[in-house]
Amino acid sequence: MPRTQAATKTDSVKTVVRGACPHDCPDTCAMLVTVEDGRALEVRGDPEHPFTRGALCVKVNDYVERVYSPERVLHPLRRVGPKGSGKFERIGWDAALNEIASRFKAIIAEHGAQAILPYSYLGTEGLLNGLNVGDAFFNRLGASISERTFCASGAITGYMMTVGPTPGTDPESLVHSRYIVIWACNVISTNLHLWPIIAEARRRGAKVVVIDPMRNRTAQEADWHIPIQPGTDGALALGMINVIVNDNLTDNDYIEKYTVGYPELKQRAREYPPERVSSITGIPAADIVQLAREYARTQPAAIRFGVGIERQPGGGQCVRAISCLPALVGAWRKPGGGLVFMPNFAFPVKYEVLMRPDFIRPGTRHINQYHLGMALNGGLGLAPPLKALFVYNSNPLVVAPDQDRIVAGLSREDLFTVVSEQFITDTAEFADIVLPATTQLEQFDLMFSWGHLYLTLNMPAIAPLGEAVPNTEMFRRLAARMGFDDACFKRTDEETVLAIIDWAAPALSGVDLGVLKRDGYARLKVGTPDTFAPHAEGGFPTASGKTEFVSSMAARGNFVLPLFRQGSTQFEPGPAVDPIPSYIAPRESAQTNPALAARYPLNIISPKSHAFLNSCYANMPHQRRIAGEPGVTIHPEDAAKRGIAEARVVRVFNDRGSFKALAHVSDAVRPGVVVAPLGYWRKFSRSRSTVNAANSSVLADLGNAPTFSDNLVEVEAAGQDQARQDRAGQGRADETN
Ligand SMILES: Nc1nc2c(c(=O)[nH]1)N[C@H]1C(S)=C(S)[C@@H](COP(=O)(O)OP(=O)(O)OC[C@H]3O[C@@H](n4cnc5c(=O)[nH]c(N)nc54)[C@H](O)[C@@H]3O)O[C@H]1N2
Ligand SMILES: Nc1nc2c(c(=O)[nH]1)N[C@H]1C(S)=C(S)[C@@H](COP(=O)(O)OP(=O)(O)OC[C@H]3O[C@@H](n4cnc5c(=O)[nH]c(N)nc54)[C@H](O)[C@@H]3O)O[C@H]1N2
Ligand SMILES: [Mo]
Repeated sequence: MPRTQAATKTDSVKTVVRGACPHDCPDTCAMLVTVEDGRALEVRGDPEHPFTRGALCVKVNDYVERVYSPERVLHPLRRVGPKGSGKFERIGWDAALNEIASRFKAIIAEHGAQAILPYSYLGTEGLLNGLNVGDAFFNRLGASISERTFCASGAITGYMMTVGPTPGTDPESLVHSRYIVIWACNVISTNLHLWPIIAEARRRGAKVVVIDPMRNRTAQEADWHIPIQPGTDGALALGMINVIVNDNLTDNDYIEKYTVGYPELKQRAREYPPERVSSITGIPAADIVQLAREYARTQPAAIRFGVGIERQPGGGQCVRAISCLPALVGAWRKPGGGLVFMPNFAFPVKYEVLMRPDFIRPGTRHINQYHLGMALNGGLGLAPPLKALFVYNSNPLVVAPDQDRIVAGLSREDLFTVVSEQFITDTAEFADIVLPATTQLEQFDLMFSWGHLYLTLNMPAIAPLGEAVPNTEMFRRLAARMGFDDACFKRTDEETVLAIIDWAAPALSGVDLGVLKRDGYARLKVGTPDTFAPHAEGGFPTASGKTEFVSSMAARGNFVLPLFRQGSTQFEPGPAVDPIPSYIAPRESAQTNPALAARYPLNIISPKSHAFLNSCYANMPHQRRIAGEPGVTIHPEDAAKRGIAEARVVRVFNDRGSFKALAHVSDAVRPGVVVAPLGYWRKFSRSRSTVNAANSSVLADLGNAPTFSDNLVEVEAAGQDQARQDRAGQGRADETN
């Protein structure tokens, strides 16, 4: 059936414009935007797109509400009240750019350019306006390099050390799977459009297993939920390997031809018999044995692991162990077997054209974004200290740990803070200058995906509102004002799209910008979901071309993808990395730190919220109603011990900080575990603090990932407060709506 044109007249005034969801979500939906007289009326999912299938989600269905929200920032603003008061006056772009340029120049003259830190992530995910949009500018400026390991960096490092940068299993081919292990991923909330594919596999007889400390929405729908103690997944994976080896369930032909280091892996796994793994993970030994046997025997078997897996001190090695499993049992042999993690490795993007690592001055320091609290408060031994912070595409006050210290840092009178935003977020409240940013309907962009194999074009549907500009335009203006006349700062958006994609790559054969403008999206030419089995015969993009049970990359130590470091490849040598997958225990647990556990006996985790996208939408009335007040889910036994009843306001605290939330008493969590979803804004919370006030900024073993799941707290009833709303059943991490 021919597809709708890029902009098709449906009647005299309404047009439909092809767009793409901008969010940091694996689904990257193809959207159709209905526009009338220059105003967007609605967005909907493209019914013809094989992954979107005509549906968006609770976050994005009413995206036009976000676009036309009366709260949008539509003009440059300058602070008039004290830091953090959120009091601003409207100024013009010229005045804003002049102030930024003159402050930057003065800071550079006095302290050097490294006193300036860019801070950004994936508020919008497009290749143009997303992760790397400001890299060329800040590299040219000589600013400190922002190490952006917010998400998946630890898992990526572990994955690359084992199977290389492979797209892995095509998510669409999961229809062919007979056994699907969903490991630390709440698919129904965070990867919704994968669920119909998994449901189809199930109709065809597949078994779906969820390994998660919480009976989340996905676990509620699964055939088998295995509740695991947070941070112990590495032991479970090694335990599975132990059983698979002992029971002779290995695919010896595959191991011989397409792996290296089997004897060493076997030796390591000997240390993890089911009984020992049971005592570490809290999973009965019989279940560990059953899981390993079923996984090995029911081919093709797929493992979909989420970023939840990396948020532990041994997250990287855990991913290494999990990534060994498919080769061990020959799961890669057929479509539907293997690992679903990061299909984005298939997209032929020339990131260096965006990042311009050649601009980086030798020796420029890196500051990890999870260390913002320390970096702003004289920690990390920074010389020069930070004097300016430029935030775009991110809301660190909500999404980064060490929240109290970030508040203190942003309150510094001598810190010049610029925030480019769509809304006055918790972070923007502390800005000296706020710059207005467009939404996806007002900008041109090209979207890769980390959840499927389609390249999707986003055409602007409406003109920018007020004086809002896309991030690309903001950096063009800043570069001009700073006097940078390199050609890269003068490219139009369309010229940039042409420059950053390797259009001659086999994956894009027959695809060009014209095709994307006509069709909206194109599947990469890597085979069909029925045929794509990238490692049926090995061919792993590792040094050996094989799955590396013993990793050759371990010799170079820990590393972070240059993509997450503005293109920088300079990496300070750290402790040696074990080349064989190992289990690294949580730092905060009764087993490893009994003294701490005596004071703070509950292990808190902070997964994604169903109705928010990280902290996006946590200010939108509709999504706030669905999410309810900030909540914390606690097991009935733990609640009873503390005299906590359903909907009671509780204080969650440890030595790092505290926040208040409504208690949800439920056996959806393991005893000893509490769950507080991420995303809520401080300014809409009772304590003006959120879960990241209690989280630590300690990084994991690989990829400098966070360790959010390694966190002990205590929970106590707080006063006599009750739920503000009678919707107290909402806001729980396991709610269904
Ligand atoms: N609705 C919604 N969708 C989103 C997002 C959102 O904010 N909201 N964010 C997007 C982004 S940026 C990302 S990275 C993805 C992330 O999506 P997911 O990969 O699903 O990540 P999380 O929600 O952080 O965690 C998933 C699960 O891991 C579990 N978990 C936590 N610690 C452990 C552990 O130690 N072991 C095990 N086995 N499980 C653990 C949590 O209970 C949770 O159910 O979602 C994307 N999609
Ligand atoms: N405790 C805990 N903390 C976490 C996580 C967790 O699971 N638990 N998850 C981590 C993960 S996986 C991630 S990815 C990060 C997410 O961290 P962030 O990427 O910082 O996520 P958001 O909160 O969505 O912030 C994005 C901001 O960008 C703004 N924005 C959107 N589009 C544009 C645009 O086009 N231009 C500009 N200038 N701004 C725009 C939005 O309004 C929003 O305020 O959080 C991490 N933090
Ligand atoms: Mo993320």
